[in-house]
Amino acid sequence: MIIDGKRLISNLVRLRKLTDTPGAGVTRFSYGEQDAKARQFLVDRAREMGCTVRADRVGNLRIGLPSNRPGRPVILCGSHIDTVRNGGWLDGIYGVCSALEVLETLAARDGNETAGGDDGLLNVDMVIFAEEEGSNFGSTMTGSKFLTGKYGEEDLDRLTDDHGSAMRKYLERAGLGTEGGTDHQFLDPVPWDLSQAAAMLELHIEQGPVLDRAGIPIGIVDAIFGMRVLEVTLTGVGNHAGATPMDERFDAMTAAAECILAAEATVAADPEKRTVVTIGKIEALPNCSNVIPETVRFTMEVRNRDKGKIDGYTERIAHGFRQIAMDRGISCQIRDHSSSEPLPLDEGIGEVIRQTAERAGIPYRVMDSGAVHDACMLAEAGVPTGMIFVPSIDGRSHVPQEDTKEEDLIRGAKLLLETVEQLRAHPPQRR
Ligand code: HGY
Ligand code: MN
Ligand code: MN
Repeated sequence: MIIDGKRLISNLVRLRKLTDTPGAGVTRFSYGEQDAKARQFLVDRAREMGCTVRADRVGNLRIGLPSNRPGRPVILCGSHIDTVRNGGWLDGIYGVCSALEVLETLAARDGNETAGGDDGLLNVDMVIFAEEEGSNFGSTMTGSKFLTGKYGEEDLDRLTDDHGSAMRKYLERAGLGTEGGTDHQFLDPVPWDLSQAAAMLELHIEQGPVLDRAGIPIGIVDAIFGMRVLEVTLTGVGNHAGATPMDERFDAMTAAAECILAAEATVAADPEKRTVVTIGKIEALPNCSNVIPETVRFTMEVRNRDKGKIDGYTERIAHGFRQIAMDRGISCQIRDHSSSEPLPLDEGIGEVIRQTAERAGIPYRVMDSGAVHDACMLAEAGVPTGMIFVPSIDGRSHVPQEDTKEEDLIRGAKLLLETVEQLRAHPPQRR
């Protein structure tokens, strides 16, 4: 039995139709209405297969193969289903639907071949991570940070949305706040006991230009970039836009503009050209065209494969912001908002993916990932972790134009299945 490519694509298309904003991509934030629809669709299909379905305290879902045996080590494979605002139709959910395909194919095979006998193979669980994008609370990989114990109960109150509403409220509203308060039967505590997790595999679109430009259909990820996110608040003097002479202004917006260009220039000096800086979110108060803004708040995130570079550039940029603000008579508050360490992925798992691709005659490139993924939280928790990429057309992602050729989507899912089978039969050694 092999992956049913048509079924994979049809699931992806149905989920897109179920939860997209026509003409404006997909906006499916965790704990929201669209998220609930997508979850229900996936849970219903898993239940039809006879899988076990469990949710944990923050809404991570764990879906077990019907032939799983209690106490046996398990291979985790999955991704996230939440998106950025007006995002693409494949980010995250492609890895989830491919993992569902793996379960569907293995369930059919196990059902036929073992007929209840014990084949000694490892268990397989599909995982759907909650709040990977951080679209609600600004912190990426939130679900997997709770799952691995990086975040704890106090973070349910610390993590808030733009209006100050805490993550705990979101969970209650989504029926995840109380024991058993969800139709996924039982709420498991976080962190998960990962002692039996033999491996974690995440299949994902590349979200960058490397594979598409090189015409290579598969990426094997050897490391995931780390990131640091600062929240910067510049406060000047609000005033009338017409009556205030230019040389009497303490304008938070022009100070922000100088800071943002300075951040870009600082990173442009990176000789390796691997450091990236993004100011993606900005708000001006009171945000009226005829008022000189008193306050401008923005996020600034720096990413690289090397922690020293991340910290070096972040500190240098922050120092520059303070200098610019001082020269302009503006006050500057800078808060470390969230971060994740750069991480190498497991060489042994990477080798299994490589050999599996070679056996299938699939060209591949070993590469790192500028995008962060829940896989890095599992890797950091000591689970041998691997990632497979498929190309993103024109390298676009986090936008409605995000797309990947169907044959690339199906090839990636096939490689995921074959890698899972290899690992089931030849369990990797935990370091
Ligand atoms: O931001 C990221 O890299 C991921 O898409 N959450
Ligand atoms: Mn993603
Ligand atoms: Mn993403």
